Amino acid sequence: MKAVYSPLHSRHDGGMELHRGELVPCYEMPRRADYILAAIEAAGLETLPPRPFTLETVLKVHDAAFVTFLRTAFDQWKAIGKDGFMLPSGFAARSMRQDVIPPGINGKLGYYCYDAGTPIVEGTWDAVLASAHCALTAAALVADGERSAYALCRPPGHHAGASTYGGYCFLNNAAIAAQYLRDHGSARVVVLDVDYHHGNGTQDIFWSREDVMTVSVHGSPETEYPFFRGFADERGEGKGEGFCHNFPLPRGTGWDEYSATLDQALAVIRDYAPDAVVISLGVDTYENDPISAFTLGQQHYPLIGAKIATLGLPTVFVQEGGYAVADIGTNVANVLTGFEQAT
Ligand code: OKP
Ligand code: ZN
Repeated sequence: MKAVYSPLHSRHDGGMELHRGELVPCYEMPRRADYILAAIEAAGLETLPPRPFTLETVLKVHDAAFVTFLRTAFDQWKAIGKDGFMLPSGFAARSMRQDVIPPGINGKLGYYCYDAGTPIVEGTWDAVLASAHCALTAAALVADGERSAYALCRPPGHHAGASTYGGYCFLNNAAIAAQYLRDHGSARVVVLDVDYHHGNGTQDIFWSREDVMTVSVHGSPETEYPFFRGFADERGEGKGEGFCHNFPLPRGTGWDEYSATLDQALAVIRDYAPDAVVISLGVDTYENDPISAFTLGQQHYPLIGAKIATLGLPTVFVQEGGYAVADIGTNVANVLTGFEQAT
């Protein structure tokens, strides 16, 4: 399988996140991608740089004003004399007006962002755009006939909605890839999200659509981020009703329950009979992940890949989370080689 990687990811670095009441360096750090790159190269994957794409590919799933905000946010921050990293100072929660886009940069941050853990630094936009281009390149490889491809995306994307960002995510790489497949020959596409956290951004983007189904297996929002999405009763709306499936699992879930649930998710996908699948591949389901609470071991990741391969579909893997940095590369490479060996 070919892998797509850009060194521009490292431009997104140096931000701090508010984690359980303390400002700490982001768990989502550049070293993550370095470890993954080393492991997939050791596993024999051929690595390519991303191709260029127009911003239209992004604007098909994201709001134009939101994208302009992301592109220009740090310049506006500098224009008020600031530097370093940007975090919001207030959010448009329930009783606040939703119809006002503040003209100032501090207000705009609170309008578009929904947590205090997703800093923007000077290089963030360059990394974010390169990350989306990695996903698009992998989608293009598959649209052009490859059985599968892997996008080493950093920053991740599955928490980014049409006009919202959070959870270390800015543009939704998996959604952008799914839309690309829709526009290049696939009538129906599924995004299967196996990251520990619910893929609320992807769900938001395809909520009212029947042509892209979203399926997510994740830690229950009763206790886990993003807390306000990812419950089992969320099923989509309008034309999209019934084309969203969530499988929340409790903290402490191990392989037996996880694999049985993944089988259920795969059965839902088979019933839909899509033309292609995008995998939001997080490996924060790992027992040693510092911010997650499932107990999967290294030996389980090839099995996840092999299960995904049983769909027999053109498959685009898009990197999401995974924060046990020393083992993240092994776990990702194991999913991909498990998939290839079962194909
Ligand atoms: C991103 B992905 C800690 C609070 C939680 C958000 C976790 C985002 C995970 N500051 N931070 O799904 O792996
Ligand atoms: Zn995650």
